[in-house]
Amino acid sequence: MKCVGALVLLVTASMFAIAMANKNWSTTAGNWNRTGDYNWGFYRPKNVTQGPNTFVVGGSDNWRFGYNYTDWAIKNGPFYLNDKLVFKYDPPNDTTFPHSVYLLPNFWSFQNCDLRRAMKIGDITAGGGGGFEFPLKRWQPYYFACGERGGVHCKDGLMKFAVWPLIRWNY
Ligand SMILES: *[C@@H]1O[C@H](CO)[C@@H](O)[C@H](O)[C@H]1NC(C)=O
Ligand SMILES: *[C@@H]1O[C@H](CO)[C@@H](O)[C@H](O)[C@H]1NC(C)=O
Ligand SMILES: *[C@@H]1O[C@H](CO)[C@@H](O)[C@H](O)[C@H]1NC(C)=O
Ligand SMILES: *[C@@H]1O[C@H](CO)[C@@H](O)[C@H](O)[C@H]1NC(C)=O
Ligand SMILES: *[C@@H]1O[C@H](CO)[C@@H](O)[C@H](O)[C@H]1NC(C)=O
Ligand SMILES: [Cu+2]
Repeated sequence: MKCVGALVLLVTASMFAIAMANKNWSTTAGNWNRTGDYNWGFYRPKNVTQGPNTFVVGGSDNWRFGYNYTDWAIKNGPFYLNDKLVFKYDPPNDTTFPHSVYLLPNFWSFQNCDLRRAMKIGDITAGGGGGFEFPLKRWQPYYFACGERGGVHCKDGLMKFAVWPLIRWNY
């Protein structure tokens, strides 16, 4: 049930940008310095409209066990089509656990951290160095999860989040 709540929150957060555009995003958008104008009752963010943005998932925490990525997504969103997510995680060594990134096929598998029909987008070494980029190319929900330990990282490590990129209307 926790996961359902999280997704609803996330979707609601996205809807806010469209439906409730007269809310004060500068205070709700977390640690992002978002400034903009209100035009015809719609909030028009500055600098965010200039083109696709790139986000390092988890910020300086990168992609790790135990960081709340749902929270990160809420605070750093909304995300727009063609924005890029960067996943960074060190390749495993003798003392650290491996991570990976999978796309889960639907909300049910996301909720249950069921990796059976998941698609791997980054293996355990893909996040090394500057990490790898994943562009949000389509208008669809994306369900990201770590695939390690048979879903334990996803379930107990909070290594999952969902985004549904919005369409930029004001190019
Ligand atoms: C809206 O944001 C401005 C700063 O941009 C702040 O001064 C004001 O208190 C905020 N209003 C609310 C209702 O949060
Ligand atoms: C937001 O902007 C203020 C002043 O422009 C700056 O001091 C602060 O560090 C910025 N915060 C973030 C998270 O970028
Ligand atoms: C927005 O972008 C312009 C030019 O790219 C820059 O000068 C300005 O400081 C930016 N504003 C904020 C709030 O980041
Ligand atoms: C993670 O963050 C979300 C959104 O802020 C929150 O609803 C959820 O309870 C958090 N999960 C944990 C385990 O703290
Ligand atoms: C293993 O990786 C971690 C994180 O990248 C690093 O801090 C640590 O020094 C590494 N340990 C060894 C034995 O290489
Ligand atoms: Cu992991």
